[in-house]
Amino acid sequence: MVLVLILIAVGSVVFHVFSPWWATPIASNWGYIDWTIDLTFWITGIVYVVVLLFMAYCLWRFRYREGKKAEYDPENTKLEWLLTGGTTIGVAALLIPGLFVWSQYVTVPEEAVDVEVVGQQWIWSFRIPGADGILGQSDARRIDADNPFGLDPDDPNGQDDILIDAGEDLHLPLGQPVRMLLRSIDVLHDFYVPQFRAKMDLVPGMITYFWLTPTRTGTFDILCAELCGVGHHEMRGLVVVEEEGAYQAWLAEQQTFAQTMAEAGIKAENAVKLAMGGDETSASRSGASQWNARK
Ligand SMILES: [Cu+2]
Repeated sequence: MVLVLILIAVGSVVFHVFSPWWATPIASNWGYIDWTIDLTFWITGIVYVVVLLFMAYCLWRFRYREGKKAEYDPENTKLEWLLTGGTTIGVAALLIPGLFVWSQYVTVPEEAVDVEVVGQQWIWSFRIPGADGILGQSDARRIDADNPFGLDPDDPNGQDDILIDAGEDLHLPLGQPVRMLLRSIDVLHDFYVPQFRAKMDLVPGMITYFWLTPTRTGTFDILCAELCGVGHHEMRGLVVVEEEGAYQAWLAEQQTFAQTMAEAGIKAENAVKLAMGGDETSASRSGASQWNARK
């Protein structure tokens, strides 16, 4: 048994060192998050090895011997202080760095630009403010086939918003801080790009956010990290980090909200002519309370 415990301790360390499962190379400014995870590994790893070796030592040192009797020691103030103090320092060391990193994670720098991430079962879509830098107001109640983002057609800020439909890749310019505004239109999702070391829940009815600066070019997977239904595993996307020039060229090819609504309007007109129906958009426009993507 002593040998088994020692082998488990040594084996775990050796497996960790030679494991093929290391983090992907980082692609954002969040080296702090890696640092915090490393610290957690060191603290929990050392405690794990020490506890195993201590158990092995006790098994051997206090093994059965003829005539030996165990000592009864229910109150040992010194030992209790030592264990309580040690545990307190260990737990504090695990938690405190995370609080510092978190405060930076949600403190968005002035120069950050907004990008909206919209999650729904089981697709990602994105919205980028146009030249005005402001995202127009949105409301889940306005969502329909022609307006999948639920934008307010009367809000001037929304007209130039660039819509990246489901299935298309999100592009981000290298070195530009971005504030990711996360919006879900059905259930809980979680936006996660492993190379960015950044993730956050999308919560229906509210807008959550964090920020990051992409630090190298490349194409990275977007995963949903919240079990969000039977299609959860298919909820994937791609984010392309590229140089400013390539980014601007891509941006110029994208459609604005005004353009998509104009197209939908032509389609609707044709449909009305065919069916002699009423105005199908007026009901969805009226009375809906609004919440703003900008805080
Ligand atoms: Cu999801």
